[in-house]
Amino acid sequence: MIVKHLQDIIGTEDEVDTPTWNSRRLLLKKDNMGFALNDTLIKAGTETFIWYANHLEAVYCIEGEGEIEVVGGETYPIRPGMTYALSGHEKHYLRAKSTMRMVCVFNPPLTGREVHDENGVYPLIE
Ligand code: 9YT
Repeated sequence: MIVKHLQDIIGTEDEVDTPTWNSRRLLLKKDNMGFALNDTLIKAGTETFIWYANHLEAVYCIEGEGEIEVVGGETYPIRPGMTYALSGHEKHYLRAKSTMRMVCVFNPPLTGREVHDENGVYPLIE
């Protein structure tokens, strides 16, 4: 059994900070669960282009407000209680009106250091 606390992650290599988001990586590939679990802050006033070409991601908003715009598709408001799952590797823009706190699950699991490349993609690290 694995037990961790967010406070154990903050300030370690499992906290990954970028100009638009700060990802606290609670469960990673090394934990052998078959998925990754993050507690992520999307910074207020930011827009991030994302394309998880190599991953499936489910997101559950627990704080803050913003929106997700699917490229070539719809725009959905995000507020606490809203969940979305990128079941089709949709390219999208994530915008935060206020700082959004998101619970994110990735399959396959992240190894820990992934950040979006110039195409908004996380590499598949084996
Ligand atoms: C919701 C979302 O995709 N945010 C970008 C960061 C990512 N979820 C992560 O690595 O925590």
